[in-house]
Amino acid sequence: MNMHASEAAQAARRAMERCDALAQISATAEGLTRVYLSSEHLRANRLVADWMEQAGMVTWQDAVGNICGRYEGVQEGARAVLLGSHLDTVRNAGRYDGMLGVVAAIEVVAWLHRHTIRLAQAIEVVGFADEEGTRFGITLLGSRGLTGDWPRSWLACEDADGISVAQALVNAGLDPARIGAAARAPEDFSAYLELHIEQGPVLEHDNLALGVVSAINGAQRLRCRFTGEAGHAGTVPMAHRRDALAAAAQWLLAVERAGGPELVATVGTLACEPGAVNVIPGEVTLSLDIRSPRDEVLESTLASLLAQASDIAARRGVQFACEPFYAIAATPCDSDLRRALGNVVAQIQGQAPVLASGAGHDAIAIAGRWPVGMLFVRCRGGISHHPDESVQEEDVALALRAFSQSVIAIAGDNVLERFNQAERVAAAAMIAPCVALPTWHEALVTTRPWASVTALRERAQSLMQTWTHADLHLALSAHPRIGERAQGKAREATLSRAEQSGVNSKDAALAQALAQANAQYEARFGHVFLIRASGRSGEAILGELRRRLANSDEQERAEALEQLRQITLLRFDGVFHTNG
Ligand code: 2AL
Repeated sequence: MNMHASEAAQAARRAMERCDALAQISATAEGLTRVYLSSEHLRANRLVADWMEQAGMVTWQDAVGNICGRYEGVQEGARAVLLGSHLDTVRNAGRYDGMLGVVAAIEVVAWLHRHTIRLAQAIEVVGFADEEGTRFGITLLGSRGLTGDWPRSWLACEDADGISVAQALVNAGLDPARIGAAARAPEDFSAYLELHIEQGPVLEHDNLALGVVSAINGAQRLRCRFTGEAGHAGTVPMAHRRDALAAAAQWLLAVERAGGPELVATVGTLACEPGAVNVIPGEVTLSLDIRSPRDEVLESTLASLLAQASDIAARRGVQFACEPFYAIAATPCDSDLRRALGNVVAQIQGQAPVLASGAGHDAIAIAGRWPVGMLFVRCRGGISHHPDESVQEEDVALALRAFSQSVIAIAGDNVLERFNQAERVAAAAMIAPCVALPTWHEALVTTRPWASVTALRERAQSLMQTWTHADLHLALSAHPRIGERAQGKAREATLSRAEQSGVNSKDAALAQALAQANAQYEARFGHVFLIRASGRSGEAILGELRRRLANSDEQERAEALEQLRQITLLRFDGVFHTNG
């Protein structure tokens, strides 16, 4: 069952009205400005919580000020698909950037509730507290609350009035000592989906309402300088000149040519010294901003542009220098979620254009823990961060149909049924990321069909009790050392990175201590140290590692096998959306 066009039209009307209602909650009488932890933010949270409750959700405001709602699935406590966007704004903002994604998510749940539909997974909706970073100059505070990635230093950041984040939390009735409580466990969510206005002109240009996001662009910024020689514009012959601006101009055109479907590059500032009508420019400083949804494209294009700058400089007898001052990696959207969104959009719209996001989103932070997918809706003129931001109600209706259908496909996916019905190899592949033991996969696949996930889980666990030392050695190959993050995009690597998220990779002392203890362990026992990393901090893991170094061979074999069982079971729960 799917949202009917007439239901979508009504839901779109309500979504538009709710964006209007939220736009009234502003710090300024004119325009819309609503910043993190302001009284307007808390009012918006209360209003959104009311709407969530009307849609059948239980609600809470978390420890960093995100407003959250949960709609249970068939079985209470199941893993959830998280939907959402942000409720904060820039100054003098539009009314759809962020807000549309939150009210759309509520409409999806309201529709399920109205039809008394429960899906295999729960649905949670979040209105993130801060994405724009308007008040404190630091961004993604809401989503990084959920991932548990708030650096301690953030509490001391101050707004323009000298109010610190810590003080603002207190003023809002929150406790700075408890921000960690906003963090969610990796096993709480299976995916994050965000609906957002495009904030660019591509969909409008292509005359389409909806697009599927491939990735959020990575970006780098550099300060660049061409240094030549200033001279008299009348007396220095052309052949003798070392004109810094002419070199910069030649390079600027190369920058323009480097752009294409997968990369945008911009020289946004340029200053010419000494800057007089009758003087040959001696020095030009300019900025380069380069962005791409693919890091490797960005890196190779940047390298080529810098080589061209040096070439141009050499040919013209000037010097080129540059200094990077900002870099953020691209955030690719999950391929399964892209496919699910693409299938539905193609069905509803006739085609599913794929586009990169030039703007940042909450999904950047969330992608560090959970697979993310994004649906873009056309906005007028590509305008955003401006009161003229505008979307058409018909587009929102189409977006709601596509979004709800995608959510139903993803959260309603009956994994057990798929497992039961898949070809042998495909069924084994579904459980292969749990543990690298083909005998265990085989044993569960050949005994299909399973009547329930509970029965399958019990069998999976009882088989674990038969694992031997040889099994342990075989399975270890799939587990990178603690402190050495798994590379690549394979499912196992993603799982392992999420499991090790409690290990602070920026803590050099910890990394060194882990590396040293790992080496000791490997010398002592002849294999990689294995531990269920999920839910454990790096320090706790290091403590365990040091403790286990004193184990006898037999004790250690038993402990390592028990840890392998725990990791496997956690991953099994991930595959089948069970929760322990
Ligand atoms: C791991 C891993 O990949 N996941 C986990 O929980 N532990 N690795 C390890 N060496 O223990």
